[in-house]
Amino acid sequence: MEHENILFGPKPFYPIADGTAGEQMYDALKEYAKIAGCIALTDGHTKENVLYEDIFKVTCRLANSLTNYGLDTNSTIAICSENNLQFFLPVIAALYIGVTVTSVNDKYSERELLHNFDITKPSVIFCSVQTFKRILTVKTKLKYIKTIVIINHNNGFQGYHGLNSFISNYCDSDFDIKNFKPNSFDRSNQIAFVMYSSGTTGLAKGVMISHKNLILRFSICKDPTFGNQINPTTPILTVIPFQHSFGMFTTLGYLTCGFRIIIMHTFEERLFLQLLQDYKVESTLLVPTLMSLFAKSSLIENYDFSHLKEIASGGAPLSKEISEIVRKRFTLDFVRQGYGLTETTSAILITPDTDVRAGSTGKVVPLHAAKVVDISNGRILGPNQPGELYFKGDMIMKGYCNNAEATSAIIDKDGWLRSGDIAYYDEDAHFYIIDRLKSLIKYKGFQVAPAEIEAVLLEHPDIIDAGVTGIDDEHAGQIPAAAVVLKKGKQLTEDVVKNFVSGQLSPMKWLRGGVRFLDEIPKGPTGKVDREHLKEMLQKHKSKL
Ligand code: M24
Repeated sequence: MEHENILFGPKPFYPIADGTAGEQMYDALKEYAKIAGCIALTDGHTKENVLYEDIFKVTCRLANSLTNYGLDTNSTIAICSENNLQFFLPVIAALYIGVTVTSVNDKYSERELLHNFDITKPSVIFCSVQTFKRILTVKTKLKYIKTIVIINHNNGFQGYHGLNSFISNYCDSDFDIKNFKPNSFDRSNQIAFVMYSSGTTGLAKGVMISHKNLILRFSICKDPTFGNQINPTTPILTVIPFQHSFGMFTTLGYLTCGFRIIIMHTFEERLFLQLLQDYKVESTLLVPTLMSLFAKSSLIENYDFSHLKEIASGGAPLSKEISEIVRKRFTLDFVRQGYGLTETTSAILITPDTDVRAGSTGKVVPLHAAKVVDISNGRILGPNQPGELYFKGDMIMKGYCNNAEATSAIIDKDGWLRSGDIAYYDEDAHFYIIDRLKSLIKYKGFQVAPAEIEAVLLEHPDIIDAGVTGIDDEHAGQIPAAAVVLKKGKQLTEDVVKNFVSGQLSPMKWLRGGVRFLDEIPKGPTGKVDREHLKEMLQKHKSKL
């Protein structure tokens, strides 16, 4: 890695901790549990609090219960829940004992859940009251799911345990927290999480995140330049879905810092602003869609944000203009941007607070490297030359679950991960994302894979070919739009096609960008959908409507 145009992040502020992510989490929670009344989580909607002491006690008992239930380092559990106070309890307990956690979107349809579970085959599903019905239907079809535990219900229902009754049933009767210790195992090889991503192409794949990957995220979270100063009780407000890597690994990182995390499961503008003010929030996380909303909001001036030090945005492109408007409206010194992929665990480019460049997605985080490669000849490019971004370092995923072919298509033999994004960096190593090479659509920061919507469209008896792409949208960033070719003599309306898709896929994948009926889908020489051409056609079609 000696090429002069490879950019390296700085040395870490603190040395990287020994042990597993579970051991690190255990040590942190044990420490904060000793601070009387130290609040870990506050539900922004109900104002209910959970103390570090509560989390520490419950997660140790739950870890013992999971072991007694028969789970070990070869087991996988799933979590399917909206953001709530219980979400991280099974996650943390699993980290202690080396059980893998797979996290699925709580809005997913039955079809989407079946696809994702088939990759990871979880034996226990931790769901919420809200997702229980869908999970139950899925369980009847998947033999490897042994049981369901309802995390935000004490006793459970329909024959399934709530979190407390599961613990009462399986925890040792003489359990003594003093004797509990998290397990030790090989942190580089033990998979802590399997998240989902379509990567640069195709359907969702399982992204394996090791304990080592997670340890690196924890370290960056504590870095005073790229993260937050470790100062227990610092109030942080988050509305980012925990099921997505962005929400999952920022929030777990906050717990290792002892912060007070105020959570929301649904964004409500007034409530969000009220919480910022009432809890004297110092830092908050947003996605660009919400940044745009606050750029235009008429409510901001009614609240006091004097404690707010930073707003961070990530998950999708944020324009310099919106970033600057929001910064001024909240009277901040800077807006922090983060850029990451599910495949990089967490943000791998972050705005360092000592060196801010508006419009940039930041600089390479400690212990990682980035390069920009000319897509026509593979040469490594210098400053101000756009090309494809590649990354290397210990936050890069271990690979796609049971999919060596897809793994070697995205990580080369030297360990460089292809991002599928076009970017450049300036003379001072600040990065700017300018385009997406891969087919991925980002609707409000959520991943939407065109191939998945195309597969659904092709299941319609009257559709013989389909192409899907994302078209630009002021509110959502991008919205999915489709072109379809109908069987000779068949006629369908746009609404029929849209409803066919919305009947099977979750709302982020609905064809909000419209449907166009064509004689032929534009394709490249190898028969792949020519998404650039298709996007042009569908964008024009939409703007004419
Ligand atoms: P996944 N600008 C432009 N495009 C972006 C972007 C950005 N800032 N961030 C992501 N993308 C697009 O769903 C790219 O096309 C994530 O989005 C993801 C995963 C983990 C962490 O993954 C890219 O290829 C984060 C995002 C994250 N974002 O911000 C922070 N973390 C963060 C911010 C402040 O697979 C694709 O989305 C502080 C700390 C943070 F961690 C990847 O989409």
